[in-house]
Amino acid sequence: MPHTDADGLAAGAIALRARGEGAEAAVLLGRGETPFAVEARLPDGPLAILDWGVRPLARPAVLVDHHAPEASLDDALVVSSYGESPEISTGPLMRRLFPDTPAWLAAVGAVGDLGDAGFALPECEGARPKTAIRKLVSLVNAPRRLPDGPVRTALALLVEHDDPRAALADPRVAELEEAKLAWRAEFDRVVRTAPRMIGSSLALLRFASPAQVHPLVATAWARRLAPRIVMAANDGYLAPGVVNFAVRGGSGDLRAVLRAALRDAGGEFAHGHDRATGGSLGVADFERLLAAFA
Ligand SMILES: [Mn+2]
Repeated sequence: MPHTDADGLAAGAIALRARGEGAEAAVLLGRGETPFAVEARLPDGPLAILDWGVRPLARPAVLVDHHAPEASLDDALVVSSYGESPEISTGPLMRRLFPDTPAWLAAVGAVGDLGDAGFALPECEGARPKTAIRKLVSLVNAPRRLPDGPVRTALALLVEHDDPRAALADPRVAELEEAKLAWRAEFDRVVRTAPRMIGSSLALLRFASPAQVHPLVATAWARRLAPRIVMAANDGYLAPGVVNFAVRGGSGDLRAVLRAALRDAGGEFAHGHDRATGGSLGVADFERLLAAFA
């Protein structure tokens, strides 16, 4: 059960290769789903949960991850690189566990999460050609950002090819290119949203898009609106009446800032990284969150 960004899919591809299985054997969760939700539709038996974070889970599992652990698990084996310096994302961490993995596959995960710094990790040493790896990262990252995007196709390319150039030459890349273009069009549309100041510390960009554009919109504005916290809120992403939002910029632990602003929020709220977090809330709770900054 890999997360569906480039790091998660690279980690999933490493596991599937080690098991001699194809992309069809992976459990790919849909938008708004996590392995930790009580209502999650999960298969029976032990799970390998890759790049999803470490949160309370009441079933046997192996978790491989690099986010700050939010629970210690009794029934699970947890392999975490959290706290290592330099940061090791899940793809390269998986290569530590499966050293026969080609370096370029670990690099797809590392570059997906860490940018070009990922190439410098020992687990990615010798990963070439860098240009092809960067291109592959941007392509396999695109499908999860669209409703019903071709995530499994992206995973298949990583499982089935032994070289990044061969993966890019696969005709199924056209599906990923199409996803990337569709996503880009949505991003270009909503990134022009005018920010609204909430109190002195928060800048809000609020829009509606079916695409997962809000994290990159928040990142795009964070520098320009410094030192404010930037929140990009998407009313069109999950369901009517649910606001999905990404938080970047500001300073310190943004998860702590959110939790202090809305103490009783549960579910998908203030997880992720200290400098990159967000969540989803019903509109009424979201308005309460904003009011705490006003
Ligand atoms: Mn990751």
